[in-house]
Amino acid sequence: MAHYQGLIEKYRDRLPVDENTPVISLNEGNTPLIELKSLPRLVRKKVRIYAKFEGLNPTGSFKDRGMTMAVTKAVEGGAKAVICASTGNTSAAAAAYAARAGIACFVLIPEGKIALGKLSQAMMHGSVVIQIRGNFDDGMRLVQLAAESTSVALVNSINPYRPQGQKTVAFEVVESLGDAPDYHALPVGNAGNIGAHWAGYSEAACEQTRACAYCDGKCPFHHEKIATRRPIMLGYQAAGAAPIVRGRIVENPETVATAIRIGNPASWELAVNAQRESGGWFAECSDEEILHVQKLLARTEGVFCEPASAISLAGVLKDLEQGRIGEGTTIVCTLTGHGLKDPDTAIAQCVKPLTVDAELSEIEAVIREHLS
Ligand code: AN7
Repeated sequence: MAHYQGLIEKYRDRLPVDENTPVISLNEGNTPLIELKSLPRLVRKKVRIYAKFEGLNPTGSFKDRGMTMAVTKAVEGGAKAVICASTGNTSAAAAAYAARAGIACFVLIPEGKIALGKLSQAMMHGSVVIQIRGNFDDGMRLVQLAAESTSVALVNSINPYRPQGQKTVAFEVVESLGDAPDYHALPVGNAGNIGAHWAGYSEAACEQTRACAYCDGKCPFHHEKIATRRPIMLGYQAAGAAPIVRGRIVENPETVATAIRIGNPASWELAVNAQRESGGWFAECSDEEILHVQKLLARTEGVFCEPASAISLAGVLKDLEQGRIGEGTTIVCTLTGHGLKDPDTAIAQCVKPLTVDAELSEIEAVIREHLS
């Protein structure tokens, strides 16, 4: 089998690239689809739940799928620098791919409100980190203006190439399961990813020859149907940052899941479109529910995702409990980012490690106590 070289190489004929495009890749994508074995038993429901673990991308989140495309196209277009606003993961990905491309990167982040791992990535990859006294929504407004007034390329998900890369997650799910699942659940923050998932599933299930924005109907993918159907899309938001659920902008969003601490999502309409077309819904989870399920997943399945990612599973478990999702169904949850991104939040919810003298008797005492 050929050496895996990232999603642009794999899905070249389904993406807006040609043989002259200088591909900037860190071999992103190809993430595992892990069946959760213990959780359905624990909640006593006959369902199949799979986690698409996007935390295993090169920078630890799904943002790499979009960033390989966005930075590739920026370089192809001659850009010497990229800029983004971020709650953390976009900045980590932008910084890494810009480093890979040898171009400059500017990131705007809300001061004090991004997880430690993400901050370390943006700094380590050499981007110019600009902390703003404001939230993500302020940053989003500013980077759009800055991209217009300077020659720096904007790589937030309103950049049309981002969702092109991110749609590939749906292709991978379809390839793994043989078809689309009944439900696909994911967190919703700036709301780009749910529309990208939907676009991917739609292309996977499309057999018509239709012109897409890039191929004039000539690319082979539009003749090649790989799924017989599309899933019902479920989007979950944190209770303190749930503008789409509540139908209005949230001025001061707050949640422990800082990745989705967003009050005015840029891709609001595309997200609602995915929900409506698929017959799905948006719902919210409290911070307590998010952290409970993050820990439950880590302890019962061995999968460590960040708080924002756990909301996809928290929402699904709640909707199963309430009978909104029926038994006998197959559900995929996108776990958007790795748990290591936010060590502070993880450590804060766990019992402190024991400290003992370096004596065998001390160790034996601890073992006896725990196994009794
Ligand atoms: C782990 O990094 O918006 O609804 O600036 O990091 O497509 O925005 C992050 C979003 C879910 C929400 N899970 O996805 C950013 C940023 C994680 C995230 C989301 C984000 P979208």
